[in-house]
Amino acid sequence: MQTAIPATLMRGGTSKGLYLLGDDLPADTAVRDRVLLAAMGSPDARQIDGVGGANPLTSKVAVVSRSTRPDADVDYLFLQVVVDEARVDASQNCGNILAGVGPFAVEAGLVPATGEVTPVRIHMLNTASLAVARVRTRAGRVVWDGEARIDGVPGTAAPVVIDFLDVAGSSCGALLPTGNPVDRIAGVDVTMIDNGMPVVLLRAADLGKTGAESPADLEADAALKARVEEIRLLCGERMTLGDVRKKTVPKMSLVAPPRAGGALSTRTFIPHRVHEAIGVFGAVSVATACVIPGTVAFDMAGGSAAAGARQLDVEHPTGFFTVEMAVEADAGTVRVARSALLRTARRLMRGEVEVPAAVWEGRR
Ligand code: NQM
Repeated sequence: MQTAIPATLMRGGTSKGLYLLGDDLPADTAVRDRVLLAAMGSPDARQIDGVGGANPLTSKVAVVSRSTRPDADVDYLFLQVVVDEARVDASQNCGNILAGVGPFAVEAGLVPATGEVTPVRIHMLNTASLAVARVRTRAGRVVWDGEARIDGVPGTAAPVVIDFLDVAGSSCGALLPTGNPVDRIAGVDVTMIDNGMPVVLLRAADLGKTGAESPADLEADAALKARVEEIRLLCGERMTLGDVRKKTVPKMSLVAPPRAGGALSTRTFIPHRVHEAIGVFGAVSVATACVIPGTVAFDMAGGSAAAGARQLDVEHPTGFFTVEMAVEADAGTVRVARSALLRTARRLMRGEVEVPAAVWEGRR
């Protein structure tokens, strides 16, 4: 016997995952996690017995519910289903999967479509912060096709413009969790920052790299991976995240001078595989480091802490990630009051995902 659970498979930005309604899942977290592992096919490097795509970027889940907050329409819980371990991680948010939450919520009837653009206010449960996604709609339905292009995704689709207001320190309690723009950890200068995602920035050159290597080349370098992980574990403690051996944060971003006209170049460990692009909140955190004097990124990115509307193009292995920011400077302290970015999303399939009844017998 199998249990069928209503589910939608969507691309959100440069990631892909299952979108589920909270009411369709078991209330008990441990049972829920077993259901998601079975649905995605984890643990297994190929996720052959599930719908996961055998990569962290395609082994993601969004659980969406009507919001409990008066200033939000829906609650979004992001869950990273670890590919080759029986583990579901709620310790990080995901801005790429977030891009699909607005369209999913409208199509699920959680948010009524209003004219040509429907704003969906999303309470991101992982970080207790808010995003507003502007979803293109027509005649009460989501419009999927359009002219927006994002690097890392072929073709074009309808734009989903997302605004963030209150993501600084969302996991670590402060934008700069150690209070410093730069710290020396295990003999290397690092910037620990959290503007929506805990990220450690390191100069690629300090690790003997140019920053132009392909993700596959970086993943094949066992000595580099061990060094990055050594630094990550130390930074995790310093960033108030505790023992991060079993957590997917902080992300480790190797930064280098720009090569293609952007602000700087990045290669990001997420944290053990290397991202083919860069995460959304990962990019927001890196872009924020670029405007704060003293960080390892500041000089590399042109050395400007100018206040006002700023646009930063973060280079990554498959192109650029553009972050728009409202930068405020007050008595030497730089603050990013708002950030915005463009994503696209597409529903790929809807139906039911089936898990063995031995894992969960369903709602009875
Ligand atoms: O940083 C990958 C992704 C992400 C997360 C990761 C993300 C974000 O590309 O907001 O989008 O860093 O684990 O989906």
